[in-house]
Amino acid sequence: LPVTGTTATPETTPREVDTLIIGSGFAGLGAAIRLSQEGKKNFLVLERGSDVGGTWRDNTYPGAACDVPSHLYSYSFALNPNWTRSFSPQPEIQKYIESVSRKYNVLDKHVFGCDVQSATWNAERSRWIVETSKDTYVAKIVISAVGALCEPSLPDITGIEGFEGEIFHSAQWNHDYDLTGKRVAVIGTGASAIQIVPQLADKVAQLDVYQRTAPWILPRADREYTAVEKFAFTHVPGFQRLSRLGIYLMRETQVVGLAKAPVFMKPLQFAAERHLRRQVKDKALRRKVTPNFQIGCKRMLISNNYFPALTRPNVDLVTDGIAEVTATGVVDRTGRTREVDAIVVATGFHVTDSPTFAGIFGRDGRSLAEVFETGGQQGYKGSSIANFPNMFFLVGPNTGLGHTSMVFMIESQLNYVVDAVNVIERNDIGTIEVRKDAQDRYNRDLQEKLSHSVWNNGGCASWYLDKHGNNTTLWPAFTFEFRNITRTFDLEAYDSVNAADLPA
Ligand code: N01
Repeated sequence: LPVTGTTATPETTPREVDTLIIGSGFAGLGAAIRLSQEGKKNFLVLERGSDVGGTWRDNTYPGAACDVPSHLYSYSFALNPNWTRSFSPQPEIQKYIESVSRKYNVLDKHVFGCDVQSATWNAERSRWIVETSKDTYVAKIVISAVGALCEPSLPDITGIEGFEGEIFHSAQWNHDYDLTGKRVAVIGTGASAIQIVPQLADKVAQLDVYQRTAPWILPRADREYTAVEKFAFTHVPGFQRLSRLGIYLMRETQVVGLAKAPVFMKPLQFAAERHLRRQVKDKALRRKVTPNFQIGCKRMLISNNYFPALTRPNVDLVTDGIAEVTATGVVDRTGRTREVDAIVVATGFHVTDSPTFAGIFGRDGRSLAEVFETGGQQGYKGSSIANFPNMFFLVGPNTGLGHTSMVFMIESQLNYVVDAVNVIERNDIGTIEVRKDAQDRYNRDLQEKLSHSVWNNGGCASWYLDKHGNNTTLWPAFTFEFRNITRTFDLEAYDSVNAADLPA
């Protein structure tokens, strides 16, 4: 077999499957469930971790919890009446994902501990050759479900590699290292950091929080569900769906301010300012934590315990920047060194520059990274990309959200991609690739909409924008509009070749 790459040897026989799913977070697991519900048998899920869950499996830092209400943050086909709180903590979400994988009986389709190294389109065979840390796989269709927030981004700070204490990224928490009584630095003040800081503040001796940009923080309306609510979620028909719908509609109203008329974000900004004034009485600290960009430009954060943690005597908010890291401490730009035993790096993820892009080689031999570099990070309905035949993407370009549940977007994409698999099968299609003109038209429209949004005009730098300043991550409209355009697969936007017409 003409297998490319490094791990194949004459002794290894590549495993052939109809469909390979890469990744088993909400997206990949959902794809496996939907394919099996469609009666597909010949598919596999390759997962580098040892369990399902993706980012929710990996982000085990203290305080990790979702900022989307629990009942909306679940599959529509697997509602969970047992959520204990209005905003679920990570362990509960992970337990939910695991329980869904068991309930829908797809675990035997998973290959765990299988790290995909490359996927290469083989034009002679019209198949994807997928090299992994375990085997080589040959697949007619690949569904990439690797997620956007999965590759930790480490800060490029002088001397950081020479730090002799303990250092780890928020998504790779070292639970074997006890931070109790230690001097700790946290770098970053994003969604992860503001959950970590309050958990560490009262257990460490000293906590230095390095802030580059002050985030907007709103109150967190988190609480335990009452016994009556729990009873209703379980026993009253439709109650859970109704509460999902209520949350969904309330969140959708934010789109008006985020994507169309940023002036409508003002009430939220007032609410955040009031929250800040109430929680931070010290004027100097208040000045430091007051953001200098429009709310919504970066992801809006929610917390009731972050500001109070900053006011503790053993917590220092450093806004002087980081000049370098020495073997034993962090030096700020004023030249002051703060000695620390451990550094927690909460600096986010490679989103628009994910290293996973470099390992996918399309029709013309170029990698996804090269295609993105020259043509911009563009896809069609976030689900397919010209030059990458027979490949579909979940959480692809411009499918991210700043205001509501990604599970809703994922399920929209699943409708589209599963329908595509059915269309391919029904029409005996051998290869299929989105037409470049359809992709270009789609992106012109997207970028036009984004050009009015707060993400593009709010005066901040964020992971929503790529290095050219283009917003290649977010969906710029109501999510029901995305649901609408992904309801069924639109074969007319694609070039396809019948299997019978492919070279033998
Ligand atoms: O990462 P981030 P995150 N020197 O990229 C700073 C989701 N999420 O892991 O703002 C110093 O948001 C950086 O500073 P700046 C959610 O979608 C959800 O926190 O770029 N600082 C920023 O403060 C979220 O958006 C939940 O100036 C540096 C921070 O590090 C996404 O994940 C919880 C630096 C990075 O913030 C990512 O969140 C957690 C440097 N060299 C995550 N480089 C919930 O549902 C970066 N920073 C609650």
